[in-house]
This record gives sequence, structure tokens and C-alpha cells, in this order.
Amino acid sequence: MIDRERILNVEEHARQIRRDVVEMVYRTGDGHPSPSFSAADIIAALYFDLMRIDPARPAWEERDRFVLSKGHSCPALYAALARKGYFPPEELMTLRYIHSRLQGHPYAPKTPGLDATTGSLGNGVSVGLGMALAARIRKLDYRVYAITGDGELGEGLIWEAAMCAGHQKASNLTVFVDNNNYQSGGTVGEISGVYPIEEKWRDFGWDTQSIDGHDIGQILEAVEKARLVKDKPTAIIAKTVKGQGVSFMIGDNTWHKRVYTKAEYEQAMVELGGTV
Ligand SMILES: Cc1ncc(C[n+]2csc(CCOP(=O)(O)OP(=O)(O)O)c2C)c(N)n1
Repeated sequence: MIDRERILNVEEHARQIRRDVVEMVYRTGDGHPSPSFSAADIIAALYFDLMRIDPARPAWEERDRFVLSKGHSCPALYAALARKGYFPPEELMTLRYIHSRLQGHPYAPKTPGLDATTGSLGNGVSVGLGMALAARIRKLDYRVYAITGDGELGEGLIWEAAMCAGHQKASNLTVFVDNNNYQSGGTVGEISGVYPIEEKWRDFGWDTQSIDGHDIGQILEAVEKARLVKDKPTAIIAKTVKGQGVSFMIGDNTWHKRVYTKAEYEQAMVELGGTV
């Protein structure tokens, strides 16, 4: 049973992340809002509760690692990094500007606190597995977390990495599937035929769990369970909603990449408990 205080703390951070994303996309005129929102609760739980990290030491060898394989959701990750203290929150308003440290897709050498360069879909599970196996070789006990999209599961490289991770019993690797049932061009059900998702990971030798990806208690509990699995990596299939948190973004996949009008910005901020 997860302590109520922990849940409330992460929930407040998740709301702040969503408000930051709305503000960033509105002010800079670019970005992917609804893919950020479906992953926001998982990112908040990792950065504000679960991961062993220290913003004062971004290169600390024993830190846990995070790989945002669906890199286009980086506005949510940048918000988490800023609020965690890796760089000033004001810098969020430079999202996607030329020479900004916050590029349109995560570029690790540029952004303080970022562990992996991503954005070309399909790479993140391989990158995470490499980090996880490096920990074993170097006798370090850090853990690696990754988030992949469900449309992204159509990339073959995901399954090469899944097969190898299962074979290597990389139990320090945990992958969340952000199962919002959409990709950019429609639903994953109609386009990529990815279902059933959980069985596929299990067949590649992973421990699997299915959770509500917006229920902070379930996210925290799932990761705590994953830490106890000693001979397999864990895949957490997180049922999510693209745009979760703002009513008019839900069910409208044009918010995959779209900018708020002034009226939409104001309504979104009000719904997220912010001020305009
Ligand atoms: C290799 C590659 N192909 C295409 C794209 C363009 N692209 C960006 S987001 C996206 C859809 C991703 O869908 P999903 O993984 O389900 O993530 P969602 O945004 O729905 O959460 C695509 C095809 C890309 N970034 N990389």
C-alpha cells in the first residue's frame, strides 16, 4: 500500500508538468502537447519519487537512468528536469529555439540531467538495455527506466532489444509502454496491429504488469514490484489517455502536435489549476 502523502506529492508535480507544457507550447508556438500529457504521470512519479538522482550531480555514476524513447514527449521531461532543479524553469520558454538547450527532441549533450538522445522512434529500449548491462559489468546498482509509445512498438528494433534483455535477464531495466492507443496518424489498433501488447513482452522473457498509467499509486506500486524481480526485465503496460488532464485535448489526435490559441491556453490552464 502506497503512502497517501507520496501520491499527493507526485500528483501535484504532474499537474505542474502539464501546466509547464501548456505554457511552453503556447509561448514558443511549437511542440507535442498530448503525447506529453499521456506520459506526464509516469515521468512525475519517476523524477519526484522513484529515481535515485541528484540534480547537483547530473553525471553521478550511481544515479538511476531515464530514457524517453518516445522523444517527442520531451516537453514533459524538460518540465520535470527544470522543476527538479537541473536548470531554471524560465529556460522552458526556449523550447525548440535555435541554440536552445531544449531541442525539439532530446539531445543529451545539450540538456542538463538528460541521460539519452532520442526522437528517432524505436531506439530507447536498446539504449536503456545498454545502460542496464553496463551497470552489471561495472558492478553498479543503478536502475534504468524507459518509456516507449505503443505506436513505437511497430519499430523492429524494440523487439530485438526486448529479446536480448530477456535473454540477458536484465532485471535492472524497466520499460513503460505508454498505451494511449494513438500514434500520429490514427489509432495503433488500425495502423500497426500491435495488440496484444503484454503477451508479446512476456514471450520475450519479461515480467509484465498492466496498470492505469494515470493512477500514481499504481505507478509507484508497479515499480516497487519490478524492483523485486531478480531474473527478468519488467514491462509495465500503462493504459493512458492522450491529452489526459485537459478536456478538449482528449479524443482529438490533432493535439499530437498543435499549438493553443489564447482561448484554448486559458481554458487548459484553468482546468489544470493554474492562473492565466
Ligand atoms: C523513426 C521515426 N519514424 C517516425 C517518426 C515520426 N513520429 C513522431 S511521433 C510518431 C507517432 C508515435 O506514436 P506513439 O509511439 O504511439 O506515441 P504517442 O505520441 O501516440 O504517445 C511518429 C510516427 C519518428 N519520430 N521516428
